[in-house]
Amino acid sequence: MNLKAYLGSRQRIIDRALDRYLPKDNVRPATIHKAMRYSLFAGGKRLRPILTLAAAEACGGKIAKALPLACAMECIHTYSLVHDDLPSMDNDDFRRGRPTCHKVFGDGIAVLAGDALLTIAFEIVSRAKPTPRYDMSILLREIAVAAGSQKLIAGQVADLEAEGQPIDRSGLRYIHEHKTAAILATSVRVGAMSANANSKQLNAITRFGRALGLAFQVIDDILDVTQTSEKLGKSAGKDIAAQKATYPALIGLDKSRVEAKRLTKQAHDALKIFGKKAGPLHALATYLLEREY
Ligand code: GRG
Repeated sequence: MNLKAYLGSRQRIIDRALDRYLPKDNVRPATIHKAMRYSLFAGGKRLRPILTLAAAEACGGKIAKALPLACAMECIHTYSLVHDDLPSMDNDDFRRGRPTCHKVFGDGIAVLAGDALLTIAFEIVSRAKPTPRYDMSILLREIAVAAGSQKLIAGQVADLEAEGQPIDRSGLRYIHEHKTAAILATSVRVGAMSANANSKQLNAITRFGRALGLAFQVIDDILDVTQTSEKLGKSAGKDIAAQKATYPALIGLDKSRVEAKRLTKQAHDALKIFGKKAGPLHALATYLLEREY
């Protein structure tokens, strides 16, 4: 499989759909639509929506049916980045290799652009076609819970509250599972749901998503220490500067690498039941988790 071509073609499909789903940037009030589009089309990897489409394919589904759900996950992810970058949160000037939304549009519009991206995600979900096992209420609930106060926001709260405080390994795992892995796991779960996955398939996809999400975050922690800002497309070394709870800070670089490898294996192992159809998911996991770190 040619991963570069695969990623490029999936990114184009997702970008075209997002462009259709979002109001054009001259629609009144133009500022908010410009700000939403500025962050959404800033060159993100489209990892979550690509995972949604690949999970649908692993379960024998079609990408067209998974597309609205995939785009909704990217809107939620982008909202979380826009808000996370605000001065009152992580206070970051660069994201996806360019100035953050609030640096360009101001704090007020950046807050509203995040709100609007979160809201439009649900409008986009409403375009999805339910399947016999998963009706619209199941899809909406799945995504609302993942983005809500007991998952994504819970992780962010725990992260904010942990700054400068002692934290143990289970506390750190809680942050990563909620802040990062929940959205990644839901991204693959809704792909599986769009393919009318049976419970065995959905359980396997969930195990894959959780292990991938956790491994992804452990590696993100490692890269913050080992890479330059240029390579990351965002400010490196920020975790240390902000006294953030991270795996390298807690257990050291070597043990963090061992943990990342263990989780990577877990992710691949979870895909066994899908056989050849999981080829793209294996390739994505390899691409994301087996970089140099
Ligand atoms: C504001 C509710 C709220 C939550 C914010 C997303 C987030 C939670 C914080 C951002 C900081 C961080 C380390 C998040 C973990 C997830 C992560 C590594 C995001 C970056 O994802 P990529 O690499 O980014 O997929 P692109 O830009 O390619 O989409």
